[in-house]
Amino acid sequence: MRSDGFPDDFVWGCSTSSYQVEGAVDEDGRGVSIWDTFSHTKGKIRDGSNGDVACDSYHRFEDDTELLERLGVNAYRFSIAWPRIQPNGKGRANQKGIDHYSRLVDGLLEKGIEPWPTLYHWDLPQTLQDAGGWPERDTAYRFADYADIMFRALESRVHHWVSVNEPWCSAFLGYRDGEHAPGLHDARLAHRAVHHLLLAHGLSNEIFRQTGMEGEFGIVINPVCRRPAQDTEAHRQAARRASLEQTNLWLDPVFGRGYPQEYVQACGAEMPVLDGDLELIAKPVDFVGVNYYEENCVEPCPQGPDNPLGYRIVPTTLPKTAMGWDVVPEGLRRLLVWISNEWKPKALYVTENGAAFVDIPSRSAGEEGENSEATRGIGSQSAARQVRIHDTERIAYLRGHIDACREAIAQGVPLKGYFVWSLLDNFEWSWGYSMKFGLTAVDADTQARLPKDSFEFYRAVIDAAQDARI
Ligand code: IFM
Repeated sequence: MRSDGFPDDFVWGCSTSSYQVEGAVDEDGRGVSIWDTFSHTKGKIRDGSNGDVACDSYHRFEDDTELLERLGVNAYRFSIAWPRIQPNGKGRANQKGIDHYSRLVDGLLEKGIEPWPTLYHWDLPQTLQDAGGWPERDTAYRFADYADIMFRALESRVHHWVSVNEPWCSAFLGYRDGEHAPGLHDARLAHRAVHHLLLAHGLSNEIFRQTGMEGEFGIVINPVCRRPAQDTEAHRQAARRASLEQTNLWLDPVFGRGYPQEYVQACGAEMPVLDGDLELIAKPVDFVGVNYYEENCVEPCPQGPDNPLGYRIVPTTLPKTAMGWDVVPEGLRRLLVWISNEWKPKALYVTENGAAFVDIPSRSAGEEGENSEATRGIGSQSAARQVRIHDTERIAYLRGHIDACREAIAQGVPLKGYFVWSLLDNFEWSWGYSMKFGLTAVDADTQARLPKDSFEFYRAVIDAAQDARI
């Protein structure tokens, strides 16, 4: 092992997703997605915004690719908008949609950056939702057809594929909590969605293997490993139960254990499993992607209909991000070690990690700290050149979490890469543009990109990693 603790072939990357950055929602035959509908519904997005324009990355993907080259990453994780490929979620492929991703992939490869497409990052074609969405089994079969189209279209050029991103959010935030599209409040539908999202993963995994393509296929989840507030058995059991929904509910079936019975019974979850489903879902994956942002502390409380798992989150005095999320770098190490020991995946990647903070732009010469631009944003390309964003909190956050990755590797975790969320400030779902996770600020009026200090920090991390190569 090298002195910096990272292997030579470690993947240093950056992530985005289609609806959050692309814009161009009416172009080149793209169909309507559930996020178009949801974001245009009054009251759903805190700042009343939507992804109609976002970062305009559909048109500016070459600028983004240049940014990635400057950053020095060797991988870019983006997602493919299903409604660009099949505007109604089924049938013939829309060639213009395929061409867009084909150009993006070629542009990345020309710069030596490996494309890491995710097939589903939440923008379900609206017509499929009209037919019932993820609670309906047919959606999983439609997804498999779409995946097949993309495998064939990008076959020899893509070597890492992700089926679905954070299916917990799609199922629970979308169908139970009403916070994400399609905005429903029905736990029964959420559990049906869980199973069909996993089935979609399993079906596409099977097709991937059948194509005989070279490359790796995995799933990305947002697992949690909650921390007991006190060192008692009751607290430890509460922390264990508190991790079931976001972690075991996904990893147990993917690793052949079926659904965790403790969860299913406590929550009265009716999973619409048919013969053969669990075998499909458990087809071996090459990697698991872990999206990590925070770690919560929990204590036990009585189990009942409103709290079937019997735990409650305990507020802490730890530093917080603008989302109100506790900053716990050590939690990333704990999570990776737990997953590695418990499910023994062949490889793990941190496929998202990053933080929203309030960024205060400051003028360079003589006006350091002047923050009148903060609410207006950066006015123009030339203004953007003079303005800096000294996002020291984000740098400290990233440094701490990269250290946690190093420690996880030292403890034997097969961690193969790390991706920052996100390359750009973008549409943060129900938060709109009010939460900024980017290494790069984006001017909403001009779309000028302004790398923040954290961009330079991450570039230096990657440079140092290259220099340390044996
Ligand atoms: O912006 C999201 C992303 O789409 C999925 N993972 C978490 C990020 C930050 O909330």
